Amino acid sequence: LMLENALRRAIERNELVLHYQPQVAAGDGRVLGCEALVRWQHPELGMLQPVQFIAVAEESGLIIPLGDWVLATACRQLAGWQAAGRELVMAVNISALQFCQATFVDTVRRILDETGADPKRLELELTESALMQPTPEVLARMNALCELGIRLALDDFGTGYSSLSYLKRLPICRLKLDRSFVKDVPDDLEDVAIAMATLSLARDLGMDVVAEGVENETQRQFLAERGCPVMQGYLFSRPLAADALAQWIDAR
Ligand code: G
Ligand code: G
Ligand code: MN
Ligand code: NA
Repeated sequence: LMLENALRRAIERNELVLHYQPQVAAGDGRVLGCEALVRWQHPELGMLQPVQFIAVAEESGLIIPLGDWVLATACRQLAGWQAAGRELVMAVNISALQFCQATFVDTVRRILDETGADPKRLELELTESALMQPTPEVLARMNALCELGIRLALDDFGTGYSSLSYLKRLPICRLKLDRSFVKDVPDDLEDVAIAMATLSLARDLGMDVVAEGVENETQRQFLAERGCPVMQGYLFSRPLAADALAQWIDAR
């Protein structure tokens, strides 16, 4: 409860910050975009990572105002990059609870209007748990987001419960291959099988794949040779503050 109250105040006092991790084209190494990742700059405890507060945010419902803040901040940053001529896509994590709000699409539309962010440069990362029951309402909501020009990605692919038949029916452009399957390629043959099956499934369904958690050249080369189009991970960069990301891109 203490953490919950502190987090509520943190949102009001603007103690949250976003860091941005680049997503890189496997072919030529170009930076295509980034994923926004929230941190809490706590006045006494220093920089807290999502693992230290996202669960409490989910349990308390604070993930709704937190998620609104994240989306608005990411869109404001995206609009700033647009104005500076930087052609980047912004990927934002959306929690299942946030996505299930009846007002979610209205909130997204309002934030796009207020910030001037280009919906074609916005990607929302949904988890399998948000889509576990792809009811007509869920499908309609996803279609409404796509009609705004936004792209939808399925985060942590392979770790949840989605049946493959959902993939065919849902308007998802991109799978994010979870880093647990990337970590031990090419040594772990089961992970290799899962990575290759994901790449092949995505290709056949006309989807794009981002491999997460790429940490070394061996993993990069293995995935690139098997047609993985986009990568994200410490091999390229950790999540960075907005200015640091711009500097990192310009220095490449
Ligand atoms: O930044 P880090 O790698 O520690 O993030 C850990 C996890 O926390 C991510 O995989 C993501 O699922 C979650 N996370 C990070 N930022 C956000 C956010 O803005 N909203 C939501 N819902 N989850 C986030
Ligand atoms: O949304 P998601 O939970 O997938 O967010 C990605 C998380 O993975 C973030 O917490 C980010 O800091 C972390 N991460 C990003 N790249 C790497 C990496 O190369 N290795 C590891 N271990 N974690 C990473
Ligand atoms: Mn993510
Ligand atoms: Na993920």
